[in-house]
Amino acid sequence: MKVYFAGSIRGGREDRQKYLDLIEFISTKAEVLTEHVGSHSIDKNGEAALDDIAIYERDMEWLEEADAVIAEVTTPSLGVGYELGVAEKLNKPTLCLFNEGKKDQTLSAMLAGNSNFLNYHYQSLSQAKQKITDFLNLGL
Ligand code: 6K6
Repeated sequence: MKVYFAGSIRGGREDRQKYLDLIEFISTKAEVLTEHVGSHSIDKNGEAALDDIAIYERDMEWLEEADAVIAEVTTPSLGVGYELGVAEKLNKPTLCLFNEGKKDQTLSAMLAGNSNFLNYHYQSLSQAKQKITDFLNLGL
């Protein structure tokens, strides 16, 4: 199974370590197409090796190829929001993970009110990982 993992890049990298933990966990169960989202070498300035057109085209190809999408949505990101809109139109099973411990963030109504997404509010990464296991075991 191929998983497209989405997480903020230019929206802000403060949750990068969480993305890395989740990507490593998902990788024990599935192929993660977007491992770079958790990479130390990508800061807000991103991947020097690729221009924006190449990034967009590559990511859209991966999204089409993916069997499922898992997005960490706590840090608001235009790119993640865009990817989720495309994923919805492609009918990809989609899990959105929101860290409710971050009191300064509130999940957008465009996700929170969208019944096509499985939205899960977690307090600990172990809860998020359990939800990922359940999601991937749905026989996607
Ligand atoms: C290059 C220069 C500055 O930032 C970059 C980013 N490089 C990227 N490489 C791969 N995927 C990207 C990149 N930028 C955005 N994405 C995709 O959009 C990822 O799949 C993320 O899920 C999402 C992040 O969007 P923003 O708006 O937070 O950057």
